[in-house]
Amino acid sequence: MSSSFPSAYEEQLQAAKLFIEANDHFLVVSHLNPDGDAISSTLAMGCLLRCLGKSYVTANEGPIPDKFAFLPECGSIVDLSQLSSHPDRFAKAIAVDCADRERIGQTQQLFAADCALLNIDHHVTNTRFGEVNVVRSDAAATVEMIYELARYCNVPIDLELANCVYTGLLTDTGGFRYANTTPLVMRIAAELLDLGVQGNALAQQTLETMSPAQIGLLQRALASLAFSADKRIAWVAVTAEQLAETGAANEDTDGLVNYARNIEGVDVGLLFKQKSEREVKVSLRSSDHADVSGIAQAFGGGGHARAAGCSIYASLPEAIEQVVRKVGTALS
Ligand SMILES: [Mn+2]
Repeated sequence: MSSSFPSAYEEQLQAAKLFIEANDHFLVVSHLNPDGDAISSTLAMGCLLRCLGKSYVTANEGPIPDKFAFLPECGSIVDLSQLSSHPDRFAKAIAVDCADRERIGQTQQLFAADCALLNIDHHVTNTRFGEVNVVRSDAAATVEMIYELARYCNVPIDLELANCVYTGLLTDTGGFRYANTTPLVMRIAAELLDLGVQGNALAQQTLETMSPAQIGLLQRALASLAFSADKRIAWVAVTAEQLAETGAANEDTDGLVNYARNIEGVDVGLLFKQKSEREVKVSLRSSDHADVSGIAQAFGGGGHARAAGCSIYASLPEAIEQVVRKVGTALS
């Protein structure tokens, strides 16, 4: 296929195609605590492999958030935490939406010792940890690249694949609002709508609907809202106790950080989520002025320029102090 892809990227797609064609019985994995793009990319890769006559198993470290259960084949993603017996090890694996190998988490237990990896991802901090790497950091979502790979492999885009791609684009662009919403994203989305995707229903299902735990957490998080002296940094925090008392699932904190980031005059919004006495997960979101991926990386995390994350092994007040100071330095 002669294409409109830049040649370096087309070479990566070609290498991925060869990797798939030359092998069989793949394990498809994504990052722990999977988001919409991770799940959609996993399922979309499954569609692609099935269409190419390949066998595969999809897996993730833990449970898939309930709100994505509507996606076809979602129920077949193996939840590693629920496996009692030792399953077969895989010699070929495809990692989607993982910036580095560590993000795959415990699912790596399913890799054979000499497992060859195809790494497909859009994070700017991607470490090229695969034998074959398809990395395009200006893709809005990993699922956008899987769509391109499907096109490159002449895989027809059926409604199942179309729903996966649309869901990943929708969730990673915050409903086609973030800066990663390129003309290409909108062209792909338009094509998917033409194929019969119900965009409004998918938006309602994945972006609008809130669980009772989610709204309970929002109530508590907003009560914690605080600012730096210059008001350019805002943050919210939820304690381990609050997470327990609201019965929150991991994904129920999604979006909380945006309340801090969206405040007029704020350049960086932060969410501090206390996992235990000595561990705090931090989400960083920026407007135009700061590259938060660099800040997250300084704490051993990673992500994108406008959205990143890291873990701090300290008490909640100490974590807040450390990260706010670092962000303050980056902004000055
Ligand atoms: Mn993504």
